[in-house]
Amino acid sequence: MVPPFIEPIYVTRPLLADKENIKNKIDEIWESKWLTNNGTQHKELEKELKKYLRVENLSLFNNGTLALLLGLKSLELKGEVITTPFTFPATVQALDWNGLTPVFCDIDPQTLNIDANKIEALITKDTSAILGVHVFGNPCDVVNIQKIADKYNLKVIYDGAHVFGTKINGKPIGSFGDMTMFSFHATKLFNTLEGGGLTVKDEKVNERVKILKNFGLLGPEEVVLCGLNAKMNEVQAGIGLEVLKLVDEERVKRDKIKETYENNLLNIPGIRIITILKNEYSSYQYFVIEIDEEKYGRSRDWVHDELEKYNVFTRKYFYPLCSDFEWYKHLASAQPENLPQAQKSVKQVLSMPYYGELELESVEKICAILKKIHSEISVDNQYQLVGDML
Ligand code: T4K
Repeated sequence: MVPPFIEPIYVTRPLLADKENIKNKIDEIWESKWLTNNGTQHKELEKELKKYLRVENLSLFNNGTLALLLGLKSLELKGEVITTPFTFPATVQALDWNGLTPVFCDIDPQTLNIDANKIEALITKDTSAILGVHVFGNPCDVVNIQKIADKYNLKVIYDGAHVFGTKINGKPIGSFGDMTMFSFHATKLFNTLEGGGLTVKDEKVNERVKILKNFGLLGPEEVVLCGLNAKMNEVQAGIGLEVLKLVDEERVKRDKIKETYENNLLNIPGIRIITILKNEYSSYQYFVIEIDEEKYGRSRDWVHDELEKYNVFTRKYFYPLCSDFEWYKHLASAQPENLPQAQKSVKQVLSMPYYGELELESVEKICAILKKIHSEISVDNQYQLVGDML
């Protein structure tokens, strides 16, 4: 018998900086009487993040969604954008707010990212860009996506909400495509409470992004673009500077947790680990598994509900598929028969509790529950088999 956890175990907990350091930071900001609009903390964080992410251009935002929304706006795209249905709503909502139509492309069964082999067939005269999402920290097939984009003269945008600090063959993830958005939400590896960043390849586009996030103002008396207020404030930036100091240590802690999950889930039939990358290749953002009902004996939904009885709150990211949203159901690309892999994966994927403070014994216990569920079912099935034979 595995007893339930006394305290709830959530899918994640924010990486929190030392309270004294935060108090000092707030004092510093108060003394300066400069609370937002590109203040000292903002400038400092921008500089530090450029170094950390190894990118030339970076703009900070009050959240990742607005970073993506205004990034898309800065590219002056029209018509259709090929994207994935298996993502957080923010990805496609950013398209919608730009008057762009998503064209949903099926996903790769291994990485759960947009399947680069299926993009070309979806290109029409109205296609202006490809919007990939590095889901759960697994990078998209950036090489083939770029080849297709070059062939058809399309822009490439990445939603990198889950890939803070990841590299591909030693190259920083923010260096691929025309731009990459990062989310600094409380639930992300690096957080500024709410926040986001946008890395942009082209210097001119980067200038436009900076204008767009500040009401389209070029100067105090000159409005040149239809922008928004999407600036990061000084408290967010100041907290970000403190949290950034902890990120490398957090990655090490999460690596141990990942290893513990991997060792304990190894021989459970029907469970596949989706987030396999390690070290600089991994963002250590999520630890995600896939449950094959036939082999494991129970469905993902059943496991999710059963774990709640033990006070463990996993999440079914990203259920439902974006293509199943009411307002996209009429699109040809949203039809379930065109997205067989996404329709399958969305019923199998489960994000497990994953954050540096999570104790290794807790991870072992969660895995023991998963083992117990499977073994009970195997025994049930054997009884059933004997019953059927009698
Ligand atoms: N693109 C992708 C691919 C994304 O995943 C996201 C965001 C975006 C774009 C948009 O980026 P932002 O605009 O958010 O910067 C959470 C986050 O709110 C969201 O940022 C994230 N993706 C998404 C995957 O997860 P929820 O609705 O699951 O959050 P919530 O409040 O249920 O939190 C999850 C768990 O985290 C809670 O059960 C407990 C814990 N938690 C949460 C918060 C907010 C805490 O312990 N403390 C906290 O302060 O969306």
